[in-house]
Amino acid sequence: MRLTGVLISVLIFAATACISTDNKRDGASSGKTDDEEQTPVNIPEFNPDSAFHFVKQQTDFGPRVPNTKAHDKCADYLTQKMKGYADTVIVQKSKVRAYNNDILNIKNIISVFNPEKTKRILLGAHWDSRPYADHDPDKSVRWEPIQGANDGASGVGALMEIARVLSKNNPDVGVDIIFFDAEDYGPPESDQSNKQDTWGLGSQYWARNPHNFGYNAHYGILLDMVGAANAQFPKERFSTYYAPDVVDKVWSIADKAGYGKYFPDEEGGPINDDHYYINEIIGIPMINIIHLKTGSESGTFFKHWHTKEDTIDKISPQTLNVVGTVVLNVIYRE
Ligand code: AHN
Ligand code: ZN
Repeated sequence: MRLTGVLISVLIFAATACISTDNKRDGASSGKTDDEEQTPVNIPEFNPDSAFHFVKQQTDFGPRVPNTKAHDKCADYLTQKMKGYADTVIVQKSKVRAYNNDILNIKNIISVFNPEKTKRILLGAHWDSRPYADHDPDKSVRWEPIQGANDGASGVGALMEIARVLSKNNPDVGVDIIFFDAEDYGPPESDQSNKQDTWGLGSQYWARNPHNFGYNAHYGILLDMVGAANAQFPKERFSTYYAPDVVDKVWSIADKAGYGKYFPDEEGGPINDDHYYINEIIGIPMINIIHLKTGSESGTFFKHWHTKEDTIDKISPQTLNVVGTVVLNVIYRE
């Protein structure tokens, strides 16, 4: 009895000593003071190969353009996979009118974790692919649809991996993951009529018709184009306008995790993306982690944006890992 007591005391002392030495060493090596250090919390691991696989599964269906077979099949795939991870999956079906008066049959796929929790984090990405490669250097393919490996599938793949991790390690907060449809059905570059609100049709629908009456979340994080090698995510302008505290939290966590090169402390331009409608219509502060060009680089987005070259071979498991790990840190530190 006495011996066990002594043994336990020794073990507790050893464990405490170990934690404090670790802190001291990290503090000394980085030259940072104690409160700049990340509080030690066990964060479950994001698996980059699993995330990559989820991206590839989507692109294997071909372009997921609304009103096509590939779109239907991919919706079923996403729904089935998420049913294996979440407490509840809601498929919100609707018809919306596109810029050219096409009626699109859309599905927002909503996965709910810990429905009883009132403090909730909303995560999102668009799962549809763009019907037009209107930025392709080859004019003859500009009316063809794109694979959308980075523009679409990367954000969804990262969130599917996060869903898998959540299913095995229950967090203290509620999490809702929404795959928004019809984000990328905006007018082609050649159409100069400049119509309003023709992008983000799925998120506009959800923001006006959330899956629960009175739905609210503490904040939201949208992922868009999070799969290119050496991607950079400067602070997108609508994010810093509507949700400055969330931007600070996420970029600070990224920096402390050693990912400051991916999350530079730089301003990016405003992007009319799904998070814009979540902020404007339903009033949830939501940021966008999106690959934008910085400084003197040409173009707004990654190199193969809205071209036939946005394919799976350009997807980097390392970039998916950086973004996924940052988001898991955010969730498990709440
Ligand atoms: C425009 O630049 C009009 N929309 C950006 C949102 C977007 C398109 N995200 C992916 N594809
Ligand atoms: Zn796009």
